Amino acid sequence: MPEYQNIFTRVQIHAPAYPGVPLPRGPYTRSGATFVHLFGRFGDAQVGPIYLGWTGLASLLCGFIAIEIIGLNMMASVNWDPIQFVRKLPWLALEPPAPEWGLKVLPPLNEGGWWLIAGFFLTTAILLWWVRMYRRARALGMGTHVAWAFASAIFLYLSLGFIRPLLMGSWSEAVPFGIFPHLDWTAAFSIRYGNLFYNPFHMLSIAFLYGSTLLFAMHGATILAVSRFGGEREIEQVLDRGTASERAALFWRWTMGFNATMESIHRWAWWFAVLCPLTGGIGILLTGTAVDNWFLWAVDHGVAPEYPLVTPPVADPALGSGGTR
Ligand code: 07D
Ligand code: 07D
Repeated sequence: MPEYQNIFTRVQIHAPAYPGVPLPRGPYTRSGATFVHLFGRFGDAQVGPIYLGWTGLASLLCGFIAIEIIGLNMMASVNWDPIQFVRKLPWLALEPPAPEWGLKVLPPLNEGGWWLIAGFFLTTAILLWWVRMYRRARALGMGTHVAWAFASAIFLYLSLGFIRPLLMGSWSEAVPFGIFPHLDWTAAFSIRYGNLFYNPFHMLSIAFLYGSTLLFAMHGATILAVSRFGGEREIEQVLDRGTASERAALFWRWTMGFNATMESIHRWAWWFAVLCPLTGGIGILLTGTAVDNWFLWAVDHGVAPEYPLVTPPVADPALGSGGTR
């Protein structure tokens, strides 16, 4: 007998498109839906109806403008040579203004002005996408958990590219646009501020990042392991006592003495994921504002050992007349 399994689907749904649950304010979309066989192998074969709305449209437009500005600046940096553009793409960058421009709203376009304009459009696109997510959830009578989780990622993004540069008084503190250049920035940032490993909020962020993958693996594996008892079919789990979820719960009580519940496992997952960029953003906002050197901070707070001085100390030229730890 054929079974219905996602990713390894053997059955393809061929039915009239499902418009979704009836909503108090009537149908939201007029566009139709189609079926794609390949999608049916990985999940739901039905594609659409898509709700774009004005926030969606405006978001896509702003995202397009941002990518266009970044791409054309990168293109200019290789003398408008399309071959070199493709070859060197991972190394190309659009850099923020240099330190001498401070927080000037529009420095010359080629000296960071384009970076500011692209950043403005990218941020607008992301914020509009957030509004769209929030409003679509409300229209369906759902909770807004997805939007708030996304807000946590947006908080880290804004900390890195907007809030911290404001606090530091210079756009030059922000991240460049570019694939490897943003990695170079990340490494340089860590070195400049005395090794981010000693930032306790970086530690927390890593714990939540690793914890998220662990929880995801445990939850995904548990549900797959009881799918033979209908574990992945929500209604049966709730109604049929003594089947899938009871086995899953008992499995974890057997192996580690404690189990999450069918509801709480999703709260665990949500909080771990949300706390990763949230704690990370706090760590970024403290760097260079409250703490100049995380290694020295760690020595002061008994986290790192004080090494004996074997060479005379050299003043960090970047700290000027001396900084705080
Ligand atoms: C799988 C969902 C899909 C998303 C994808 C990313 C773009 C960028 C480039 C316009 C998991 C789409 C990428 C739209 C296009 C241009 C120039 C999400 C999935 C597939 N990073 N980072 C990557 C971003 C920061 C760091 C990859 C964005 C911080 C390290 C990709 C941001 C720091 C490594 C990327 C951002 C940092 C990466 C894969 C914003 C500290 C890697 C991302 C808006 C947090 C990895 C070459 C991925 C890599 C990587 C995008 C911010 C560190 C290009 C959009 C400044 C150490 N980052 N990143 O799969 O391979 O995410 O880099 O804040 O090793 Mg990054
Ligand atoms: C980037 C949130 C913004 C993204 C948004 C998405 C689009 C694209 C795409 C349509 C990821 C917008 C999307 C525009 C649309 C399509 C397709 C979330 C983002 C809004 N670190 N480190 C972290 C580790 C070191 C450094 C976090 C590990 C070194 C800096 C994480 C190691 C140095 C920063 C983490 C390690 C260093 C971080 C990020 C190991 C480099 C940050 C969490 C094993 C030499 C960031 C407090 C996250 C942070 C961060 C992990 C090492 C530097 C947990 C595992 C010591 C500067 N590091 N790191 O969710 O928050 O990112 O720090 O060595 O800023 Mg680190």
